[in-house]
Amino acid sequence: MDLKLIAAFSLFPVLAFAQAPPWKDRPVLDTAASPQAILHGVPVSAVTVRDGFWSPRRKVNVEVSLPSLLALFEENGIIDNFRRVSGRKDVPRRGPLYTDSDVYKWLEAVAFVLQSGDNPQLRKSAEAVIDDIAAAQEPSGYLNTYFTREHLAERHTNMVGGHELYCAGHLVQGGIAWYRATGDRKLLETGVRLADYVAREFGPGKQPIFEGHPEFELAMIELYRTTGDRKYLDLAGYFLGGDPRNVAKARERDIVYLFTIKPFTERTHLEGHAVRAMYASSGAADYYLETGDKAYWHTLATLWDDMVQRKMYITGGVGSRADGEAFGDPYELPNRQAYTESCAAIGTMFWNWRMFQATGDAKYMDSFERALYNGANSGLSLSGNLYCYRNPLELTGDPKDRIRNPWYDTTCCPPNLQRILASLPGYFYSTSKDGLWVHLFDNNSLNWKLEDGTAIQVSQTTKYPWDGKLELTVSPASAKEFTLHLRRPSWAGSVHVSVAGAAVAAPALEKGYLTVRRTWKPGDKVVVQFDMTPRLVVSNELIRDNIGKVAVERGPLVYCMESLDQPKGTSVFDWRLDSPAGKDSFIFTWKPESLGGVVTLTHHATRPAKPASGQPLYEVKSHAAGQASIQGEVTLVPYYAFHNREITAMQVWIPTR
Ligand code: FUB
Ligand code: ZN
Repeated sequence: MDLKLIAAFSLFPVLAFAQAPPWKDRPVLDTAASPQAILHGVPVSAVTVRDGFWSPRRKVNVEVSLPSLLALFEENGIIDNFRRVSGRKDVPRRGPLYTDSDVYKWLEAVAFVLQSGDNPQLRKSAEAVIDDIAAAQEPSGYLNTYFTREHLAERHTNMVGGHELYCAGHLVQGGIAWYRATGDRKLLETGVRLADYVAREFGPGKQPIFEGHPEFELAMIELYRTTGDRKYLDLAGYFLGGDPRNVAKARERDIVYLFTIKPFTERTHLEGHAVRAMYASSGAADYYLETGDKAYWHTLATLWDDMVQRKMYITGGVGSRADGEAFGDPYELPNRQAYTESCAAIGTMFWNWRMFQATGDAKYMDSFERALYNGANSGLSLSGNLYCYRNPLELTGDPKDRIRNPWYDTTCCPPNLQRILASLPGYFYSTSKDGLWVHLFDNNSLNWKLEDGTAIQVSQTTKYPWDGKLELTVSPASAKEFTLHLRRPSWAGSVHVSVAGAAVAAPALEKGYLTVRRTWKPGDKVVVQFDMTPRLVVSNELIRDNIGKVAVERGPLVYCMESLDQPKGTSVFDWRLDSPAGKDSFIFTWKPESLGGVVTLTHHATRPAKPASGQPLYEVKSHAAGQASIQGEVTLVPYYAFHNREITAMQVWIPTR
C-alpha cells in the first residue's frame, strides 16, 4: 500500500491531540477527564519497580518472552500475513483468522516496556512490525489480513466468529500505548483510520453490525479519551447497546451469539464465553465511567457479584467450561477440568480496575490482586518462554498434562500476559482530588504529582508477598496536607500502622483503604505490618469438588501441593491435611534457590496405610473398623509456580481429616 495514499486518507484529529496533556504522561487507562472516575491512574513511567517480587518476572518478559514470541510469530507466518496483504511477500496466509490481534497485543506490551525506559532492540523490532502493519492498510482504512483476497467476500459476514472488530480494537489499543510510549502516531493513525472506516460504514442509519468478540468498545473509549472525539464513545455505546435490527434476529439464536448482540444492560448473570464476557464488562465499565448511565452500573454490579459469589476460582480464574470456553452454572467450579484461560483472569483484572476507578472500593483491587498473583501469574513460566492457556487447579501428573507450552495456534494468552507484566507499574498508585492511593506492594519508587500539581515521590520497601511489612517514604516537594489511602487487603487480619514513628491505634478505614490525612513532610515514613499467618480456606459447599477439602493461602498467594515435594513415593492425592490449623500449624521457610525464590509451607498430614490383604473395598459404615494411617509432612508451594520443575501431580484443594 502506498503510504502517501494512506496519509491522504488520514482523518486524524490533530487539534484534539494538540490540546491533550503530554503523550508520555498518560496512564494505562486515562480516566483524567472521565466524569465518573474518582480515581486517576499514574503513567507506567512514573513508577520504577525495583528488585523484588515482580522485577524478575518483568525482566524475563523483556529479555525472553517478548523477543521469543516475535520469533515465533515470524516462524509461524503471522507477520508475513501483513506482508502478504501489502505485497511485500508472496506467501499463503497462515494461522487462525484472529492472529492480527496477537501481533497488536505484542506491540502494546512492547509499548508498555518502552514506557518504563527505552529498549532500542525491542523498539526497532516493533517499528519494523508497525511498518508492515501500516503498509497492509487499504485506502478505505480497512485492515485485516484474513478478510481479504480469497476471503474478501466474507468481510463483515461472519460477525459471530470473524473477530474483525476484535482485531481492530487491539490495533487501536496497541496504537494508543505506542503513542503514549514514543509520541509516534504511526500505529495510532492506522488504528484511527480503521475506527473511522467502521464509524463511516456502520451504526444507526448505516449498515447494522455487531461485534462477536467484544474488545472494540474498550479501544473506542480509550480512543475517545485520547483524541477527545465523541464519535468513538458513541460507537462504543452503539455496540454495547445493541442495534435493534440485530437484536430482533438474535433473540432466536444461541447464547454466545445472543450475548454479543443484545443490549449489555439486559444481562443478569455471567454466561457464555468467559473472555468475551470479561471484555464486554470492561468496556461497559468504561462506558459507565464516561456517561454515568446508571443502568450500566446496575448491570455491572450484578454481574460482578455473580462472578465473585458464584463463578470465580480461588485463584481469580474464571470460565470453568472447556465447551465454549465458557462460564459454568453457579458453583460449577471443577478443579481438574477448570478451563480458566489466562486471558479470562486478565479480563477480570481489566474489569476490576475500571470498577475501582468509579468507586475506590478495595474489593475490586483485592480481586485484581487475587488474579494478578495467582490465576494470571501462573500463565507465564518462570523461564518466560512457556505459557498456560488453561490454568487448572488440579493436574494428574500424566505427561499428557503438559500445560505449559511455547506456542499455541490460538496465541491470545502469551501477549496478554506480556502486556500485563509490562504495564504493571501503572497499577500501583492512583491520585484523587484529596490525595494519593497505594494499591499494590513491592519495592518501587513513584515520581509523580498530586492533583493540585504538587510534586510527590513515594518509595516502598518490602519483601511482599513473602513478608507483610511495608515501609513507605512519602515525600511531597514541600509540606502538604493530603490523604494517603493505602489498601488493606481483605485477607489481612490484624494490621499495625505507624506514621512518622508514632503508632496509629485505630487507623481509619474507608472502603477497605487505610486513610491517613495529615500534613505530610518530605521523608515522612509509614510502616504497615500485615499479618501473614497462612490461612486455611474452605469453599461454599455447593462447589462439589471442594467438599471436605481446604485450600491454603498466605498473603495474596494461593498455595498448591506438587507431588515432587511430598515424602518419597507418595502423590499429592495420598495426603489429608491434619486437623484445621492453629497459628503454628504451618512452618514457613524462605527458599531462595527454589522456583526463583519462594516461601514454602509445610504442614502435618496423614495418609492411609496400605490395606491389609483381604480388606474389603466397601463396608457398612457402622461395622467398619477403620484403616491404619501414616503420619507425615506435606509441602506446599505458591500456585503460580506449578509445573516449573517437571510435570507432576498438583492440587490446590486438599482433603482434610
Ligand atoms: O477468540 C480470540 C481469543 O481466543 C479469545 O479471547 C480466547 O478465549 C480464545 O478463544
Ligand atoms: Zn487467551
